Amino acid sequence: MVVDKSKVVYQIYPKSFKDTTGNGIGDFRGIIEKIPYLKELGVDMVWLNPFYPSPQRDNGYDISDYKAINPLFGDMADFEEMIEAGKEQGIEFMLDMVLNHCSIEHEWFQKALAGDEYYQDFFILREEPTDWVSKFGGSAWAPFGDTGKYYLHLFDESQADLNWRNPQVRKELFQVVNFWKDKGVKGFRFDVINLIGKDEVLENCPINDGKPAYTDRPITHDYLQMMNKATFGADESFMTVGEMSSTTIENCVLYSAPDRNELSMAFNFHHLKVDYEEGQKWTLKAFDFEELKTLFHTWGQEMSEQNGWSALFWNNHDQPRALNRFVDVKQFRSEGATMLAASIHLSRGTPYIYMGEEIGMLDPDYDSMADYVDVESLNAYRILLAEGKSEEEALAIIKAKSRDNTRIPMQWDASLNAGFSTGTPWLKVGKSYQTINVEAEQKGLIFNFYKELIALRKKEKIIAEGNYVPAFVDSQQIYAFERQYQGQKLLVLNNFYADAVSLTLPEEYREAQVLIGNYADSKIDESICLRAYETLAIILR
Ligand code: TEU
Repeated sequence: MVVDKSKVVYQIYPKSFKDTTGNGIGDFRGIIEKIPYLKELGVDMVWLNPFYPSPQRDNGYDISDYKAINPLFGDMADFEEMIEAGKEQGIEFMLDMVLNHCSIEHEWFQKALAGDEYYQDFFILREEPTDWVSKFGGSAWAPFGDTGKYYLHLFDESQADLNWRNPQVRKELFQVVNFWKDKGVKGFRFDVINLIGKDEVLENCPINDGKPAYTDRPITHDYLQMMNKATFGADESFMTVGEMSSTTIENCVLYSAPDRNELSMAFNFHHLKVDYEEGQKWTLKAFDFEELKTLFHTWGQEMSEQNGWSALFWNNHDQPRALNRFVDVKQFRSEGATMLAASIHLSRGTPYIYMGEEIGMLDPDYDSMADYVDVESLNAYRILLAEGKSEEEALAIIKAKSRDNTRIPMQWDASLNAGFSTGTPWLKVGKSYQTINVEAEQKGLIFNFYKELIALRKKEKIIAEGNYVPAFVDSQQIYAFERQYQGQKLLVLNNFYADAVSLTLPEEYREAQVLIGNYADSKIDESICLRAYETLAIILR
């Protein structure tokens, strides 16, 4: 699959984008209403998180019917109108396909539970559970009714893993992909797709909660090639991205290299674990710059040299805001937001913007556990207390790490509920909405900087097509890289701290021109001083 490298994707969490009915939940008509906003920003494609019928135990990632729409968001006619409205304004849609597991309320699981053997083979049932730990805490196995057997659930108990070894399962799932493809969508994001390939015999695995036993298994590549062939593969304009949990560069090259016919690109999460204490999410730690820089350089260079393609991002619906994690937001919110943006939008890969990032939205700063709804956060809170943390300590960790941090309503303006809904939002709005919102930011620095970055990727081939070479690798506060394309060179310098820092510019760049920067008066000189969270990109033509 050859990917159009000039495109930028915008992620919408439908539940929290714009509510037009007053029920407190965002909907398709709200998205239609905001298409002109997306057009103004300049993005090409919108990734929508799941909107299918679901008991919402995991906010829609527990699907009970793959080919229908949860009435909370609208109906099929609204959906089709949204696709049409996007088409008219040059915006395509990418849907979330959750094919590793389905809800236990799905009729396949219900039939299996009722004793239907055909459907029992849709799931991963064993007499003896392995020692694997669920990603949401506790054992990855739950009793399968009163049969004495256990079913595998790598995520919540309500999300049963599907048995991809069964050709009937693959057939059903490929039909799902084609169903939505035929509705006119132009992309898919495949949820935890590197976990679909389970071995025939499942073994205990004491390392890393059992992850090596089911992650990136070789057969996953075969399944992806089968899916590619049976669904989107023939359409060159299609854009597909796999969400890869705990993956490797080697596998991501295989998932995304064009001649492999698997996917267009891969998400990995290593750079968002640099503030985890000993790899554990539910801890508090300042980010490790050295680790971040090294990860970006290794992935950037190796993907570039081996013709792989990455999805680049700082935020999504599973992560607290990067601004809160990497930047002193009290003093330098705008500088930090624009620097983070440049550090990925000028890099090699397809940039993804998570709604609200383009206006510098922050974590909501809730005061109480009662404000959180995410199943993972609620489980983690219980586990933290059981481990002996006080309520205050546990809340502080949830505040910093909860997935609800980015799932809060989009901040459109300073009116009631941030202009998101006239009813009671399903998740409380963030505290900062009166000052941080679209209306205010459209005249501000961050939104316009994103607009410029998106436009530059379309104008300057070196940004979309150039290769990636690490630069200033020994710096303790500058993350820098070079892009090279047909004799041109682009050097991107990012100061990740509030302290100013100087560097000596390589001789050849002294003739370069400023392409973009987040301070107005940057000059190219022998010695360059980068100010707080300054980003500066200079080009040699
Ligand atoms: O997430 C996969 C995944 O492993 C995570 O990013 C996980 O949410 C993270 O470790 C939490 O700290 C995907 C979806 O993006 C997520 O929303 C779903 O809950 C999950 O799959 C299950 O479908």
